[in-house]
Amino acid sequence: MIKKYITIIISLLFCICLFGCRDVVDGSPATSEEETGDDEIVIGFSQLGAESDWRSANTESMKEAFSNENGYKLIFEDGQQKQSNQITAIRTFIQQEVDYIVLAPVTETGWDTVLQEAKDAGIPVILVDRMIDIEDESLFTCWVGSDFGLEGRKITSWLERFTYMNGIKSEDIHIVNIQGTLGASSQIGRTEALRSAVKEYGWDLVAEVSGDFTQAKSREVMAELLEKHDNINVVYCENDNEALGAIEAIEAAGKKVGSDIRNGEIMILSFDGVNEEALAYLSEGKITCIAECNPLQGPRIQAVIALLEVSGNPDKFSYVEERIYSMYTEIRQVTVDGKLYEVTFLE
Ligand code: GZL
Ligand code: ZN
Repeated sequence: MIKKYITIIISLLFCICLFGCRDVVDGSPATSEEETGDDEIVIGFSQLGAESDWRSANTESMKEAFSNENGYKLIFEDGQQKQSNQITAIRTFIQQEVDYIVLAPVTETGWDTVLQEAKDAGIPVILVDRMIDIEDESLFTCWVGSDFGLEGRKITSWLERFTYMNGIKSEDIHIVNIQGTLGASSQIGRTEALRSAVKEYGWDLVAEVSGDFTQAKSREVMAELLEKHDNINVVYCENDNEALGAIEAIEAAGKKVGSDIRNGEIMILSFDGVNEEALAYLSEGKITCIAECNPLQGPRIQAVIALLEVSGNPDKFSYVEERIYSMYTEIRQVTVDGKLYEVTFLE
């Protein structure tokens, strides 16, 4: 008889251990009330992938903000750059009856149906980083991210100042755009900014090819561009990982990167300012200018949720502040849409 009791106690202990200390950040199904503790705020976060240093920093910032210590339970799902995975994750969050859904959308279109399901379930959706293109904007509560068009206009204004100060004729700028993931608002905004600058200043836009925000893909497309075109003297990389890939390909082709385009160097312009190697390249002058894209949005999203918790009303759209980095000290500021932006020089 005693033996039987001991077995029951051991298996009970085993169950408590199995379920009681499960770490839900891996996205395993959430649980009923008693396991979450009734005062924890449960967040379902659909992150788009892990394609870049920017993305890893963004994920880190969200995990830090929504830690257990801060009173949250974060259910994290990595979409591996596929919208279908993100839609599945959102449907799982709805079944788990999370308190909030945070979505970092891989591309802009195709969200209407699943966000309607979240709305029907009464779960607020907060967008972070990239934007979505939907009919009914009531399907998301608010968006926190970057003004990608402004980032692009900062870089193109910088390049225009550079050509002016160095007496370089517009038609002698032969620029290629290594674009990000096609359809991502960061790609759309940055590409749009370059296209309008090319039209406005008369630069020669040699080619636009997607590097998908990754180093490997960008190395490949840059090598192909160098095969096809012998006059490229500026490369506009839509994130730092692409800049690293482009630099590898340019140096493998026996060419030099730098700002001295009059003497055959190829100028690298980039976005993010997160990747350590890219920042080192900036201080060495191998990358000439980087428009910062701030990944640390965790605290901003946390503040939005805190406001919603007390039925406050966060701004529908809020942009994070961002700088422009360079080592070319002759250009100390750029003017974009009539506003001055100081250039930050890395020491
Ligand atoms: C920008 C973000 C972009 C980064 C890339 O907010 O969407 O996606 O610039 C990342 O590094 O891959
Ligand atoms: Zn050509």
